[in-house]
Amino acid sequence: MALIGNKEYFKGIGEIKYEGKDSDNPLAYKYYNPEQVVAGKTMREHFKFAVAYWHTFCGQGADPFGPGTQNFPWDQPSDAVAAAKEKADAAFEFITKMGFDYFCFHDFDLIQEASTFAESEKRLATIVDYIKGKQSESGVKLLWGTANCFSNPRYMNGASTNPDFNVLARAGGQIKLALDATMALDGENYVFWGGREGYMSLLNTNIKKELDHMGRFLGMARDYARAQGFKGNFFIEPKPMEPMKHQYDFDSATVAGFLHQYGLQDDFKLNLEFNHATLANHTMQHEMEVAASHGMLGSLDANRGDYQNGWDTDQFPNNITEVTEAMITFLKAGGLQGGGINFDAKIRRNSTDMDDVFHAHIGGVDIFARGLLVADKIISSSQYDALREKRYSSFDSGKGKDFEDGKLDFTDLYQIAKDNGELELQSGKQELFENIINQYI
Ligand code: XLS
Ligand code: NI
Ligand code: NI
Repeated sequence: MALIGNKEYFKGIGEIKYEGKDSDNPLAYKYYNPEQVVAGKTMREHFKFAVAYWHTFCGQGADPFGPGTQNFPWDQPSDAVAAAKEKADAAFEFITKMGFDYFCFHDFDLIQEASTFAESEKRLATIVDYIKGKQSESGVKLLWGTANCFSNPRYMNGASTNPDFNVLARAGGQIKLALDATMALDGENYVFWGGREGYMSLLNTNIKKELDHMGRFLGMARDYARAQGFKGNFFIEPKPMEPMKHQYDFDSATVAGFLHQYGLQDDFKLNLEFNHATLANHTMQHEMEVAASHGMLGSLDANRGDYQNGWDTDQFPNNITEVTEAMITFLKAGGLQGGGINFDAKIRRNSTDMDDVFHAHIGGVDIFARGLLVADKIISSSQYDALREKRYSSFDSGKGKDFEDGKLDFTDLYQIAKDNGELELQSGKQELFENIINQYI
C-alpha cells in the first residue's frame, strides 16, 4: 500500500480486502466484492461508497454532556493550514485503505473557518489546492461538496431563510465559495442540507416569505454554478427537524413539491438519509419510493437511527431488513441518479481506538452489499414481482386499461359500479410479502 502523506495515521491496518462470508478477519469485507457483478453492474459501480469528512475526520465524539473523546493526531498543529493538511493526509490514507473511490465534505470540514470572510476564502483556496494534489495521487473522487450554513452563530435564524437580508447574502457568499471548491475538485454533485432553514416558533416566522426566499436563493446558486460550467446534480437533503423544531425540507414528498413550485425540478434531485426518514416517521424505503416516483432518487446518506430514541444518532447501518427493503427500491428504480452511498455516520463516543472507524465502515459496506445481493435474488428468483403485479392486473386490459389510457369519464365509473354490483375482497397478502423478504435474507 503506497503511502500518500509522510506519516501513517492508521498504523498496522492495511488495505481492506474482500475475503468472503466465511472469513473471520474483522478487517476484511465479507460481502462487498467490488468487482462482483450484480444485476448488470459491479458492486463498485452500484454503490459509489463515500466517506463523510465531517464525522470521520472532524467529529471527536462530543455530545451535549461532555467533550470529545477521540483525540485525533491530525488535530495537534495549532496552525489552521498545517492541521488541515494533516487531516487531509489522514483522510486520504483512510479512504484508500478502505478501497473507497469517493469522499464528501462541507467547506469548513476541510479547514477551520477564519475570523473574517476574506481570510476564510484564502484558507479554503489553500486547502482545495492541497486536496486536488491528493486526489490526483490517489484517484479518489469527490461525490459531493456542501457548505456548512448551520453551525456558525450567524445562522441561528437560518441561512437563505434568515429574516435579515445580510445574513442571507453572507450565506450566498459562502455557498459561492463552496460551489467553487466543489467544481475545482471535480465534484460530481452539490448538496444543500437546510439545517437551520425552518423555524423554532411560528409566532415570529413568516413561512411564505421564507420559502419564497429559499426558492429564489437556490435558483440563483444553480444559475451561478451552471454559468461556471458545472454539469453535476444539485441535491436537497430532506430532514424534518433537528436542529430546528420544523425544517422546510421535511421529507421527499415535501421537497418534490417545493422543487416543482420554484422551477427547480430539472436540476435538483434528492439526497436521502436513513435516519432523517425515520425522524419523519417514514421508512427509508418510503422516502426512496417517493423520490423515485418523481425521477429524483439522487443519492443516499447511509446511517441508522436508534429505535429507542428520537433524534439523528447517525449510527452506522446494520439492519439487514431495513437495508434489503431499501435495495429492492434501489434496484427497481435503476439505481441512483448521479449520486452514491455516503456514510453520514459516526462511531459512538466510547469507541476510541483508531481501528473502530474501520470496523464501522466495513460493517456499513457489508450490510449494503448483502442487502443488494438479497434484493437482487428477491427480484430475479422469487414470486415477489409477479405477486405485486398481480395486484394491479385489473388495469392490464378491459375497462381498467381504458381508465389508465384516459378513455373513461366519471359517469363511466358510475355505470361500471352499477353493473358490477358488490365486489369480492382481494387480499393484500402482506404477510406473504414479509415472508419472502425474510426467506431470502
Ligand atoms: C445532518 C445532515 C448533514 C448533511 C450535510 O443531519 O445529515 O450531515 O448530510 O450537511
Ligand atoms: Ni446527511
Ligand atoms: Ni443527518
